[in-house]
Amino acid sequence: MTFFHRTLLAAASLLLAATGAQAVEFRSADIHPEDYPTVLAVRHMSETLSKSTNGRLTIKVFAKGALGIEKDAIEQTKLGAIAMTRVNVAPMNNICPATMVPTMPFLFRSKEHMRKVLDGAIGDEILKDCESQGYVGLAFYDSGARSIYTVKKPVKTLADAKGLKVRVQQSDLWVSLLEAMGANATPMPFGEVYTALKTGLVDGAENNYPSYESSRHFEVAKYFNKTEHSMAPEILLFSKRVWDTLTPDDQKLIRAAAKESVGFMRKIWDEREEKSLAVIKAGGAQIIEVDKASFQGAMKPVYDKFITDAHLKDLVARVQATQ
Ligand code: BDP
Repeated sequence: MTFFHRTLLAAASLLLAATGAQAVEFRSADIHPEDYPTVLAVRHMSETLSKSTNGRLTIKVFAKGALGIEKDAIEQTKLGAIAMTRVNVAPMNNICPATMVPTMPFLFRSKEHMRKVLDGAIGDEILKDCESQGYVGLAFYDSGARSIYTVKKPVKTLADAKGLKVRVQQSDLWVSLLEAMGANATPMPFGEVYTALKTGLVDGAENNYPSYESSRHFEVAKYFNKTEHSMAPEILLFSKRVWDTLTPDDQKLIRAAAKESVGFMRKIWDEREEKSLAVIKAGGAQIIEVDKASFQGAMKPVYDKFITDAHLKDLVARVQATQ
């Protein structure tokens, strides 16, 4: 699609949205395959929205990166060419600083802690923070805990990570995080990681069980080292540009449908984590227990470098204080 076509499309969808009466199908981007929990959750959100608007508003999910890599989808969402996108918070870290908070290494103590924080006032504040950058943050979705997986040798302690070339998401924070472990961080889009592992461009990558499984990375990188260094969640973003053309009532219904999809997502996420673990084990992956404390102990420089202003410090302190 050329830029001209995209602009035309965006103008058309704005016009349709503005007239109110006509049916509008919002386009939403996701890099994951059709059966991945994030894709299914946005489909579920579309059903809820369709019901509450008598079929007037729906969402069409373009899975498998059909609308581009996450960085591009984020840009297109800002422009209003795409109404919505589901991405990990990582590629938003440079754009919307508060998203760094739930990315921070070893910040959440458990899945329950993470869910409680993101469901409450802190979660809402972080979502709100993206608005000045052109994004209406609708909800967070689970993304489990991310661990390092490697091709040639297991990583059991911090010393084992030294000098490893590890693919990270496109975020300065992520580069620093892996550097703090002594590794060499190589940022690249998710879709390029399989080949990078296979050709030896990188020695490893890091992700949760479902992504490690669905991407087939486990076929190439057999050691899944349970560092569980970050629970960086997924985020659902709506284009502020498109949002501002909607009526307050429709905005409310979209928000409600997004929030409603979170419970659905968590249920299928938990099931998928288990299923993925079984698939990777059957595929020959080895789950390695690691000396987590050694990794955790190396993370201070990451906090010092990125949690710098009063707002971010306050958010981190409040997350830590949440029981
Ligand atoms: C997955 C996220 C996806 C990211 C991917 C990555 O769901 O949004 O693009 O990790 O590592 O867990 O790039």
